[in-house]
Amino acid sequence: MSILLIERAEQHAARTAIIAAEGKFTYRDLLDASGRVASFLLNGRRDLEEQPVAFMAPPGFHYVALQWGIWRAGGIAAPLSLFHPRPELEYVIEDTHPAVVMAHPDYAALLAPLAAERGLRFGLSSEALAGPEGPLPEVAVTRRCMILYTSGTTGKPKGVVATHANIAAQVTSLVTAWEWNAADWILEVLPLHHVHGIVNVISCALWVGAVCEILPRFDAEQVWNRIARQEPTLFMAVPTIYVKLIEYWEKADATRRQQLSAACRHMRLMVSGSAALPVTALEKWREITGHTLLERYGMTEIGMALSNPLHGRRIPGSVGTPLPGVRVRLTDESGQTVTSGQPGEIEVKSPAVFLEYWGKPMETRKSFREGWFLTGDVAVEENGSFRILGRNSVDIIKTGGYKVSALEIEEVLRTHPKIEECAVVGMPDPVWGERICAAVILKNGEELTIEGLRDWGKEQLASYKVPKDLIVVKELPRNAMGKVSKPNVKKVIESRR
Ligand code: MLC
Ligand code: AMP
Repeated sequence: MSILLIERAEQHAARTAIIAAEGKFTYRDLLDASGRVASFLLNGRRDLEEQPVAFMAPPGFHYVALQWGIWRAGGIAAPLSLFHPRPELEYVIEDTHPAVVMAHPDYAALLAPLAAERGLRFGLSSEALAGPEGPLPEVAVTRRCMILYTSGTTGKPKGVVATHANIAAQVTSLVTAWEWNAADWILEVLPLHHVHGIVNVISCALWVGAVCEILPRFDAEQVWNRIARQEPTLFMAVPTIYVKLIEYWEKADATRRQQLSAACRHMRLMVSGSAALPVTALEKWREITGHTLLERYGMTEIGMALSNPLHGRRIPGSVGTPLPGVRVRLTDESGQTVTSGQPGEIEVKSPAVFLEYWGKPMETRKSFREGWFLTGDVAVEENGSFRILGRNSVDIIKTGGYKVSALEIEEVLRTHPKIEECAVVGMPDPVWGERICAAVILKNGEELTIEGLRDWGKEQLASYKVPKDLIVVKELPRNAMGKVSKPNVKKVIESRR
């Protein structure tokens, strides 16, 4: 077997791997549990041979046992979001077309019917964990191992497929750059259907034999309480989480503030990423904790590409230099490399870059040029350090670290019985980074409130995708070609605030 992450676990067998709501588990526990899951999935077969397995579990031991179990059976792990309503889950399950759907018992009622309706095998994590262990296949590192869904500039989310070798490259790059080691203890609060929580936090921790303490969800008070116990040494989160932690600290009384600030001295490193970290948040965090947040840049398709240094000066507003093993270049519209100081699109080449979009060979081809992945992000390089300037597409929104497609939301809003036409944009927001806003034209004589729209929207879309603001307009600004002008929509929304 050559899944390095799992082979390495043997070396740390007696150490604590996971602390979660279910209890405390060693690497040996994880190896045993994932072996049982693998046998359950194999169900007498020799190898899953890169068949996808969709799974849903709350952040915790069952989640990791399922993920490792799928890998050890030779399958592709396709984690499902806990926050997606039925239509979005149906889309992912239909697009992935898994051989098996696995659920933690808490999600059985939601997932069992979805699997049954499609004639898919369904299993419970509890059932799998209680089963016997059997022989497991050899799994080559070149095999596909994970599908993560990410929004794009066209249509519905795409499944980003990574191989074991990709994940190993993503992990080793960060382990080297940030000096992860077995004495580390990380607090995990991120959702586990995205690369930030899955790779940067859990997989890196388990690679080095560190402790991964998993909270069921982000809660500012819980995070501060855990930091106050001076066990965690690492914390990684999106900017919105740091903004919320600052808000909590500011509301605390003087004694508690002092206690929380002092406890941060125990931390070795605090990292921010997945969206631009406002310089004001970086400065405030430094004032409160003494830590200069290490900002880095990444993407589902490439893992992490750029990072400020672990040692040395971290530049506010910059995402640093290429990580070990990663090549980065900036290009203009004609694909020529730009000179230092000139803005260009970030292109990345590295062994960490994903294999393909699941079932979308055309989209995969279009996203590469000469073996370089086109990120769609625009940056400038100054003295070797990169600063993100924005994105090529106005239709990609980052809210609280989640990437959302404006087009996907518009498509859903157009099915609202009162909406004639609409345009969705991301407006700057101090907490969310960008805040999703909708400008809508209503059908004759209709009325619609933001509360009404949100209640309806949450049945179709994850709640973080549902617009937070609604403005009703008589017409949408259009360009000479008759296409809605998103920059002008933003101006209209701004003028109504
Ligand atoms: C929650 N809400 C959001 C939201 N999260 N609204 C906009 N954007 C978001 N991200 C809304 C809910 O719908 C709800 O609305 C209200 O806010 C409170 O919800 P909550 O669940 O209590 O919020 P909270 O727990 O505080 O969640 C905020 C958060 C979460 C920041 C912890 O959004 C989060 O975990 N974000 C991280 C996403 C992530 O991991 N991204 C990495 C992608 S990988 P209502 O109406 O119900 O009150 C990537 C690559 C890389 O980007 O470089 O890392
Ligand atoms: P995702 O597709 O969810 O993986 O999100 C990746 C996107 O997040 C990138 O393409 C960037 O637009 C954005 N991103 C990640 N890190 C940063 C950062 N430090 N600063 C600005 N944007 C970032």
